[in-house]
Amino acid sequence: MSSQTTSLRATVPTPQPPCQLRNFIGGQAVDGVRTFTKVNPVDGSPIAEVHEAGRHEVDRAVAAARAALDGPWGRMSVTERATMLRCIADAIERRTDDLVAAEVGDTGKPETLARDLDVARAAANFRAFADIVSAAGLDSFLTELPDGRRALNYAVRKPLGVVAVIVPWNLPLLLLTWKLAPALATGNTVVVKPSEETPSSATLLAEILVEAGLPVGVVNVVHGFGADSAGELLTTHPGIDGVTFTGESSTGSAIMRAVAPRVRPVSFELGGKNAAVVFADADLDTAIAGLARSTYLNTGQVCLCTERIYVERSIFADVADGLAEQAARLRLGRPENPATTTGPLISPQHREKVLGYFELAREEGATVLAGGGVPTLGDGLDAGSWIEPTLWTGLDNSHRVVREEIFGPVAALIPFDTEEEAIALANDTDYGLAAVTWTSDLTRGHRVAQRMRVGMSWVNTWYLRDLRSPFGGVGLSGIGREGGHHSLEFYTEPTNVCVQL
Ligand code: NAD
Ligand code: 6OD
Repeated sequence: MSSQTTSLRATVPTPQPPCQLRNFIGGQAVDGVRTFTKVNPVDGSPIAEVHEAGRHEVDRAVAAARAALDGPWGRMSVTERATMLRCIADAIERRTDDLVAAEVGDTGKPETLARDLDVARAAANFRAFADIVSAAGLDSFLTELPDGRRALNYAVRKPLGVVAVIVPWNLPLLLLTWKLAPALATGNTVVVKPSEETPSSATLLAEILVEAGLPVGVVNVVHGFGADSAGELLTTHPGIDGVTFTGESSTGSAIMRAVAPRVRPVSFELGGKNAAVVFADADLDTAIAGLARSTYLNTGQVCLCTERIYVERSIFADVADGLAEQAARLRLGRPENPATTTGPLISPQHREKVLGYFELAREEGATVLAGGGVPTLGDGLDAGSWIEPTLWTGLDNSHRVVREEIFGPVAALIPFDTEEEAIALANDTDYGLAAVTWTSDLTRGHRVAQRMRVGMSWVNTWYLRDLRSPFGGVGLSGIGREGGHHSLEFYTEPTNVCVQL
């Protein structure tokens, strides 16, 4: 371990309530212009004072990233970078308990989920992109012109440069590393802006990157909010060569406007209003268990979560009863309790938004089959941002609660009569992120899945990932794809070399 690591440990402690979370710039923990308090959504207690970066700190972070491009990092071979990514994956695994604690403290999600999904995927992201970048080839063409000239054309790929990585709060470490790993694999340097709701795991990851031997300045972390804060300062910064962003569609739109004057590339993974379609020939037990997972995982706070469920009329009552029963069986509680399946929402503000949709659903005529309100949990939890897993019927595609992303543990069940109608209903949305088809007829599964106007179309499963495959959305759900060679393309600029032979 380097002496740098030792000094960082003194200033960037593993989060312990209440702690100070500073910006990480050029290998140093840096104070902000002011601090804000991060609250634990489980019980409303303050867990950290977070240092908000101002213009000066963002300038410093971009300058540190720019300088690192010209340092040893910029001279590393692909093989050396891949080795570094594997060291980072190992270092993440060694610090699993600390990362789980950071993620659970910020989000309130069950420890088992943080361990099995968020932290496991963080390590997997680095290993996957070490493999992907190692296996990547170059475009090359032997050119033969009618006049007899011959040439070798080949494209070399160079890093974009300094990349702004702006991420949300729902799967903080998973989504950060999903972008960081390919950005580093391709030789970029980075300024990360984690969500103001989840500053802890990014701060800890900065420390882990130093432990793994990543050169100073390659990854910098600035904390703060979006508009009029670190997010906007970063996206409008003239030293940024590209922006990769995950978050709300309206934020994506604001970031597009911010980068437009300098014409920088963007990659956007945005919101969704995802549909599931359940045909009468589906294995009902499997489908209902799958729907419960896709609706309620992470308290419905996954961009891929199902919020619209179209069910063939002959099995509508069975699916409704079965899913309502699954919703009622979910166990809300403390994250460290292994029996807990479901945590709180991320914040009181987000709960207000979701409860607003619960109220609107009633006004729009919904029948509430499960949940519908705020639970009373006792055990010191009632100051937290808890909400009941909820299920509605009695709605259709004309209702706002069926058209707008809610991002909570709730779905509307809607009947259909024909395959054509099911596809039309599922595609009747401005979003286009993910869809699921439940059927025992695999020919139908392929047919329907291909006609879904989305980036990811699952059949008889949900959120099963291969990191080499394209990930992203259409319409309001995003611009571009990441994953496998798609990520390599976003994070690099090709230069074509043509040599006359
Ligand atoms: P958000 O858009 O409010 O914030 C995301 C990040 O952007 C945060 O770090 C925030 O501080 C920053 N930000 C906000 N305004 C900004 C601005 N004007 N300029 C620069 N940065 C700004 O999203 P959220 O509430 O954190 O996350 C939930 C949303 O993210 C949902 O809509 C969800 O569907 C979406 N999401 C999409 C994917 C995907 O892969 N498609 C994955 C996860 C979450
Ligand atoms: O699994 C992934 O790679 C990914 N980007 C998931 C996004 C989940 C949205 O909340």
